[in-house]
Amino acid sequence: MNQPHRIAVIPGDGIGQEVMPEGLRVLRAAAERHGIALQLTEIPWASCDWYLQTGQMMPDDWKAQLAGMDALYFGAVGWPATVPDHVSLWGSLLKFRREFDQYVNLRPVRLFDGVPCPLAGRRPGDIDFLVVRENTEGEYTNLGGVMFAGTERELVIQESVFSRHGTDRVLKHAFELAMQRPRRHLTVATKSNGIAISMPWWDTRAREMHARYPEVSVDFQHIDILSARFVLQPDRFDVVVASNLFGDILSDLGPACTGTIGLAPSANLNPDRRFPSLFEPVHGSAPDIFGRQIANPVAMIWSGALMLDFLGHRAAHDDIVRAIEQVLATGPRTPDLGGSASTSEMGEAIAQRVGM
Ligand code: GGG
Repeated sequence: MNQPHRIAVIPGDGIGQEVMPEGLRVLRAAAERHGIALQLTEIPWASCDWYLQTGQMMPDDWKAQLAGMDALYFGAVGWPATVPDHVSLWGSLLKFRREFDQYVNLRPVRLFDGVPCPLAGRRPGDIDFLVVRENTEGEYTNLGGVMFAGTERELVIQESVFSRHGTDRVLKHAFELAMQRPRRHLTVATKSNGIAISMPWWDTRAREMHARYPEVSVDFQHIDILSARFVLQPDRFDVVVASNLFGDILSDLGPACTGTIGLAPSANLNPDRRFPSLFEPVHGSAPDIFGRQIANPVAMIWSGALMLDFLGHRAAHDDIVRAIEQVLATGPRTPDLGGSASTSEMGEAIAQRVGM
């Protein structure tokens, strides 16, 4: 075996703690099957429990503790009953994304055989696209403030930030992904009629980048009609690139159109590989279903497959995705898919099929 890949395992909060063991189960099965050495280090922080014990989401030396890691495998963050969501998110996940410069958030959307699709007449294969979300700037900033707090004159400002560097690099990544796909189509999601400075500027940056990739066909869509088309005509999409907030919304809407957000994985990438990338399900901590062992583990497991792919193990990725396809087609399934299997029964079924 080669040098082990060093992976920080961060279950986080809520159902992150229930789906993570299944992600690890499948990861270990694939590693064994494909001769991949993994060194897994469980991280107890980046959780609201840690916050309640220490007053912060992560220790001051979190970066030093993660030094030398090749990837972070992350469950979910958030427990709003005890810690406000913006505190837990900015204290953990957003720190990883920004400080490790994970500027591409790649979120595949796919309709699988055996998954009931809420959209009439859609069949597996009809829906298969990638949302590429800008992940370090845009609408997610902490620039702003409150004036006259608590008075009738109260006024709140929060700035959005779009840098040329930040926008061009995510557009470039999206064009390159489109180049690798048979349809070679890119949809640019903006709102250039209403948000009249930054969004027309995004479109201009995209047009300039398009000149470098003439083989890619491009269309520009306002986020409102684009959302409607996700529901009405999801088969027309191939790669969709969007700002931080728009990309976040689209990548919940997309999986909802293909049956359940419980299937949706994501890869927060530092494509330059100067820092570790982070792999997590799109879903959050889901406090409403935590503790019942009914969370769908597929998003966590598929995120693990994306991690292996990024670490150079394409065959192991394909193997896991094939195991997921088989289990979704034949069962067992968790209740979000109309079944009655537990989180671990579904994870176990997928692990057993890895390498078969
Ligand atoms: N695993 C995903 C997770 O924990 N999500 C929490 C959340 O609210 N994320 C917001 C975001 O991705 O912007």
